[in-house]
Amino acid sequence: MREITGAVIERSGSPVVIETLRLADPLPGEMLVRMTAAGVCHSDLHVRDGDWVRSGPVVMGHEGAGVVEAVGPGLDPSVVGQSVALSWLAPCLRCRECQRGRQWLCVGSPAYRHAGVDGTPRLSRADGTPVLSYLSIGTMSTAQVVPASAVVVMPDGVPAEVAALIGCGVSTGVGAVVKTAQVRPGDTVAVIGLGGVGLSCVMGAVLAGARRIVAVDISRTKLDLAGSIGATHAVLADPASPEATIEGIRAAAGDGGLDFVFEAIGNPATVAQAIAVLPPGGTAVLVGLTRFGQQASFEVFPFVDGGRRIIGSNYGSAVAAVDFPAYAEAYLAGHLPIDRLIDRRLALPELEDAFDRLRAGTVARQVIIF
Ligand code: PAD
Ligand code: ZN
Repeated sequence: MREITGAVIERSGSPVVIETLRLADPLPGEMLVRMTAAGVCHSDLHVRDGDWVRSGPVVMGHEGAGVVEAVGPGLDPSVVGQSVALSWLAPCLRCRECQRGRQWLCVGSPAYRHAGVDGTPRLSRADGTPVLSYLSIGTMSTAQVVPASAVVVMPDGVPAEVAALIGCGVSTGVGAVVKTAQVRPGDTVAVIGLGGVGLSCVMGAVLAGARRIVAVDISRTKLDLAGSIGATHAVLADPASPEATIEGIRAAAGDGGLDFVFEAIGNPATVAQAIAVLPPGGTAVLVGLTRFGQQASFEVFPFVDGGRRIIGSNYGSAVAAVDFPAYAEAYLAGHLPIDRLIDRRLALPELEDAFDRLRAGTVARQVIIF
C-alpha cells in the first residue's frame, strides 16, 4: 500500500480533480509502475466531456510510460527498474482473438472494466471509496498497478515522452497505415485531421513509402507541422464548405487519385468527406472515434459501383509486445520523428488547461511530465 497523486473525474462530463489516493500492492499478473510521462489524447477528452459514458470515479489517462517498481507474486522480477510503455488494451491472451494474434480485438481484457486483472480496482480514497483506473492503466497519476500484459519494455535511449506516445497516438496512427491499411510504396494517401493520431498517420505513410501524402486540417500550424515530417501536400479545410475541401483534396491527390484516406478526427462530417473523396477502388480508413450513438452517411450507388471500401482501425491493429519495440527502434533510427509531435509539456495539475487547449485545437500533442 502506498499513496499516489492522480487526476480523477467523478464521472464522464465532470472536471478533473487532483487527488491523493491509496494504491494497493500488485496481485499475481500485475506490476507496479511509477509513471514518467503521460500524453493527453482526444480519447481522454471524449471521457472528460461526456461524449463517452464511463463509470467513475476514475483516474484518467491511457497513453503513458514509466518505470517498473515491483511485480506481483510469481512474475519475473528482472523487469524491475526497466523503462516501459503501457498498452491501453492489456490483452487477456486467452480469448479467440488473442489466440489468433488479433490482440487489438481482445474481448477478455481487464481494460474494459478499468480495474485490475481480477476486475477489482487497486485504488481507493482515504474513506475507502474504490477508484477506477481508465483502461486499467490510468496513466495520469504518479504510479499505478497495471496488468502485466499492458507493460512493454522499451529499448535503451527512448525518452519517456516518446514511449508514452507509442502507447496510444503513435501506435494508433502509424499502425492504421502500416498494419490495418497496409499502404504500399508509391501509394497516394490523404490524412484528414492532424492531431497526435493524424500526424502519426503521416509518419506512417512516410515509413510505408507513400509517394504523395496529402495533409488536411483547419489549422495552418498543423499543416506546417505535417509538412515538416513528410506530408507532400497541404489542404486547409473549411468546415463551412465541405465541397471545396473535397475538391482541394482531389486536386492535391493528382491524376491517379487516392489509394487511401485516413479520417483521424471522429466527426461524421469529415467521415462523409473521407468517403466522398475516394476514387473507384479507394479505401477510407476510419481512425477517429465519434461520440457514442453518432452515424455518418454516404451515397451508396457510386460506392458499390466503384468498388470502394471503408475499414475501421482500432489501436492501429497493435500487438503491443511486438509493435511498441519496433516503433521505438524506428524512432531511434530516425524513421519516426515522434518527438516532433510534442508541442507542450505540462505538470499534472495543469490538465484541465491542457483539455481546454485540445478542445480549441491549438496543440498537436501535450505530454504530462512527472
Ligand atoms: P486532436 O483533437 O488532437 O486532433 C484532431 C485534429 O482534427 C486537430 O488538428 C483539428 O484541428 C482537426 N480538425 C478538427 N475539425 C476538423 C475539420 N472539420 N476538418 C479538418 N480537420 C479538423 O485528436 P487526436 O489526434 O488525439 O485524436 C483524434 C481522434 O482519434 C479522436 O476521436 C480520438 O478519440 C481517436 C482515437 N482513436 C483511436 C483508435 O483506436 N481508433 C485511438 C486513439 C484515439
Ligand atoms: Zn488515445
